[in-house]
Amino acid sequence: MLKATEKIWRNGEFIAWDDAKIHVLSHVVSYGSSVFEGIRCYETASGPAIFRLPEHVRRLVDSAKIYRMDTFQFTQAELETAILELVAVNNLRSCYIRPIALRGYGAMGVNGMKNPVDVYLACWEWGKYLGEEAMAEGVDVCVSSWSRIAPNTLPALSKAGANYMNSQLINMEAVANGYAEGIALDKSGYVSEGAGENIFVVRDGKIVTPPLGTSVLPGITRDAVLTLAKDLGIEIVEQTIPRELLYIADEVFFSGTAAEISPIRSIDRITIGRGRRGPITEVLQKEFFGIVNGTIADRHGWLSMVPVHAA
Ligand code: PPE
Repeated sequence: MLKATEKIWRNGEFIAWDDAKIHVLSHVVSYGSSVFEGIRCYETASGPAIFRLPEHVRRLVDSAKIYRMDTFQFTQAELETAILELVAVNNLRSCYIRPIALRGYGAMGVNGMKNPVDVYLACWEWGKYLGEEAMAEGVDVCVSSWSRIAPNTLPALSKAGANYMNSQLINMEAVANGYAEGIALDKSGYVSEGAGENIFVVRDGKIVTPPLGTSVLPGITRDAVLTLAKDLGIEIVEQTIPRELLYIADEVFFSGTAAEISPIRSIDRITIGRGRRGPITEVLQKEFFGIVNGTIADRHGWLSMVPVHAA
């Protein structure tokens, strides 16, 4: 269960956790009009460090723009500062941060352009998304009977709340059938992504991941994996992936803020590689966790240090 922290930021002010409530007739409740982010803050020897804060805030602003919701009065820089303060005022060493912009209370009806856009920033402690053991052993997943949101229906480059109705169908079906997660195919039948993760396939030492345009979220961890693989001299390409390549892969893994880098050991009950985390997944995990935990130099400037409050 969610463990409350002290404060949530709403439209420029810190309010008590329990006061961060919305009216049932807020536009977002009927029509799904929200965009959001998920960001992790890691504990390092020099204090809490937020992973790729500017990239996450930029994606929030982009998500809002796609839905004509970028009418809130906060700039990229103000949101970044507020997020750093949020972690500081809640006195957390590590946490998950959830910025949300939503169409609030006012008019009723689909359009929503007359409703206020309210911005909230919240954070809480969140452990391993797919379980602690999964990080070394891998998870059992399936290909979903649900397709991923199709182009020109719900835009995949916007991290909108409404997209997660599709993700819920994918994940609930997978869990009901005894899997940890579901992988969705795009409208053409090519591999897209997990319900809440991007996906990578390794074969013969080369990594492939579905390109933007196959209904994937432009994952910030995905981008980190692309960068780290290149750093490590591992060949990595963005390429359309036929479903069956999953089954004959040497390794498959997920990436995401919540999921971090999580190996997959079986898909549709077909064993992937040796049925546990493979060597390329492991070396990428080592590099990723080394950087976020502050034990490997932050050579790409991915960490924003949270100021320690004097008060
Ligand atoms: N695809 C989807 C559909 C997705 O939701 C996420 C993040 C990703 C890819 C990976 O993106 P990024 O976090 O930028 O690397 N999913 C978030 C939601 C998790 C949740 O259950 O809520 C996350 O990982 O924070």
